Amino acid sequence: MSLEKYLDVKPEIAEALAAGKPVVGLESTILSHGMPYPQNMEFAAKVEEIVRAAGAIPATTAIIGGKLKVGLTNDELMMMCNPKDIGKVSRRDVAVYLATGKTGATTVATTMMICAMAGIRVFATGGIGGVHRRGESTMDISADLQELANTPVCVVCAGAKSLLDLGRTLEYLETFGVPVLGYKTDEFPAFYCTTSGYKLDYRCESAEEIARIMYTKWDLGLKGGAVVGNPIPEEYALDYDEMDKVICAAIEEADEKGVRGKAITPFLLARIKDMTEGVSFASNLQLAYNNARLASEVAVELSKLG
Ligand code: PSU
Ligand code: MN
Repeated sequence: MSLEKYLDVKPEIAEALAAGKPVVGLESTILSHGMPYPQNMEFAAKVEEIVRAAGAIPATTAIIGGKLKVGLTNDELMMMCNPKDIGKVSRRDVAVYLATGKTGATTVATTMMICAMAGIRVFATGGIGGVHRRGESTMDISADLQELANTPVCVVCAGAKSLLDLGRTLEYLETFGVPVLGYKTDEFPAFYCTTSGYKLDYRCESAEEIARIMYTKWDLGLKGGAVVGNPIPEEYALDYDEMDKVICAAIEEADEKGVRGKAITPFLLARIKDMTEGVSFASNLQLAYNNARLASEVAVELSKLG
């Protein structure tokens, strides 16, 4: 294996990691395929600022020029915001993109993979992928879940959108031994909504507690990561039933158009945004900022534990 050949870590991040300082991973699929262009450009810059303000170094990942990038320049960051000619890269796509030099945005799965290679233990996103509705017959289960089972990164998210089957997503995570921790909540959050109706077994009251659990898991030699469900701040939360109507309509449209496979998540995200005339996008921004803040606090606490 020759990781150095493929991994390109920004000097600032390499130094921080060598010194045991807190670093927070960030994904690029949320930029290229999860948010509208050009509004995503503001997000890309601000989320990094938030991580810095909380005392950690941001590390946005992407595949550019045959390299697994850990930390992007401003130009690269802005390039990832324009979805034209940028693919969506999950684990199965990585070798193809590296070998052919194509530009790819990293999903939760791929970002976790790259973070683990670089030694980054905490990663903030919006929502994770999961078992899709009717996944029991389509077998559409995001590779994010297998990555969580195998790769040692703590993923801070606002749960997952209810375009997924949240109950089966949680069952899948349980089967594969992935802890799901609620941050100041007893329920798995549903992205735009603070609650989903699905109870969690573990509620954490502080970043320090989350860090201690992660430290212990890895100290034991247990493989895999964890999901931290961080609810959207109440003032930005949307109504569950309203969002469910929109999501059901978007799923129906995807069905009619025959949208399948890796295209379905970006399709639904774009439709939901259009159908809510951008109201949902404002919430999307806020929940992602909120996750970046908590992930940074967890990274700071983890760095104290060594
Ligand atoms: N869910 C969102 N926003 C996103 C994604 C999911 O609310 O941007 C992205 C993430 O990058 C996630 C990916 O890893 O979609 C999952 O895609 P799939 O279902 O094809 O595995
Ligand atoms: Mn899928």
